[in-house]
Amino acid sequence: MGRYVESEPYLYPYNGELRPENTVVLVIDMQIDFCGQGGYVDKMGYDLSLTQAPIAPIKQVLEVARAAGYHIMHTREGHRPDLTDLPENKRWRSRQIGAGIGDPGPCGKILIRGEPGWEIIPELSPLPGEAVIDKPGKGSFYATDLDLILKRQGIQNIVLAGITTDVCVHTTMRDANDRGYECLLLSDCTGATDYGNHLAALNMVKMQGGVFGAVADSHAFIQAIQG
Ligand code: C5J
Repeated sequence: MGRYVESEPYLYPYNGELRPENTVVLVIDMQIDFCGQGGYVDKMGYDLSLTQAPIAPIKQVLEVARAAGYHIMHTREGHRPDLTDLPENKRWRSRQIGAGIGDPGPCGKILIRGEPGWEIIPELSPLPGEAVIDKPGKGSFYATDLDLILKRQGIQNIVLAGITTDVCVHTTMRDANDRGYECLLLSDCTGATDYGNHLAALNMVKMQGGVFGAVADSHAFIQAIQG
């Protein structure tokens, strides 16, 4: 029989093995720096409503997935206070756009671990026992123990939510796909600093029969795990 999510371009997961034990909802970078006033994205001058749009759908997915016993994990992008893990070119580029990583801002030093702007927003706070992965890059596997934790927990399916669609979420999904994880991107649980880029990022996943996995909205995922 199997359990599937109504998704595009195929029913997810490919093998129908959607179970709490082998599936994680991975919430990427829902930090003040990416969706809160005075944070990194705000300092760059982007429209915060775009990165705030997924907050309510993610909250609902988390409620249902937690109740159903699915694994939940979170990531945070950020650098060490001494900046030893911050590539010089990343810092230079962020300064070019007026939001220098490590520079002081309204929410403390931008994208620095331990600063107020780096915190996950209170609405989506991790619960005790949910792994939080600190990453210095855009992808969630680079220089982290995410793969080790997923393998140790027997996880095969990754359901992705968080921000931003075209940067950290996509980088993570592409890398996860290469590592053999079966990925689902929740379209309304993600957002980008540009709406066109958000739509393009969703579309890219669906090419070539699902080149990086599948796409569904939160209702379809909730229906599948509650059904
Ligand atoms: C960005 C992210 N956009 N979390 N980070 O720089 O997508």
